Amino acid sequence: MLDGLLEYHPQAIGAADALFEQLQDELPWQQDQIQVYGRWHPIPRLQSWHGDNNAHYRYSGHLMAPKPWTPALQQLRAQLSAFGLHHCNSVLCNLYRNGQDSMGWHSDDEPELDPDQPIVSISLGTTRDFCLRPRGSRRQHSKIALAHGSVLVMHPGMQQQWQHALPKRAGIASARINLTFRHILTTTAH
Ligand SMILES: O=C(O)CCC(=O)C(=O)O
Repeated sequence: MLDGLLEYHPQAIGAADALFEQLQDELPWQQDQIQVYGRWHPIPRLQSWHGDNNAHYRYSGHLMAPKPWTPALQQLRAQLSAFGLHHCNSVLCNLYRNGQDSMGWHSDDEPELDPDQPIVSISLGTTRDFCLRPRGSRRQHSKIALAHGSVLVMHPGMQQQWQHALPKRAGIASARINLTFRHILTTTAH
């Protein structure tokens, strides 16, 4: 997909039902705030950031320290080289409680993200649409319905050319968890 910049693997994660339940129950989900034009707003989803001690990342102007890996997240991390992610030191976990939770258009192009490693995105729970548009355009180009137990691989170069979003959807009452495993360049994070 997208000239090889994007790869979708449905049904790639084993025991996905149990994993969804476990992560929903055990991760310390919180609703973070972001600053938009000087005002603070709660983000429309819950998050939990985990990683190695030195894998700090910048989020809306804050330098955030990751929480420790849980055994379940470690186990997933051990499977990522099959998807081309050989150096992974962090994972951003998102919990979309229902169709009213969302993520707006963006690229994952922060300077601390290693541009030579893919981002591997695991979806669990309710299927949600992942929308794509070229950077510089305001019009949606395509969408992928990310299914329970699927893996989406965003290869190097994608973030420089494309934006993605997880829009609100009316009528969805159930939850979805998304895990994006990343490699953060620790030398530039401080
Ligand atoms: O929930 C998703 O599939 C998208 C997550 C995302 O865009 C991100 O973590 O940067």
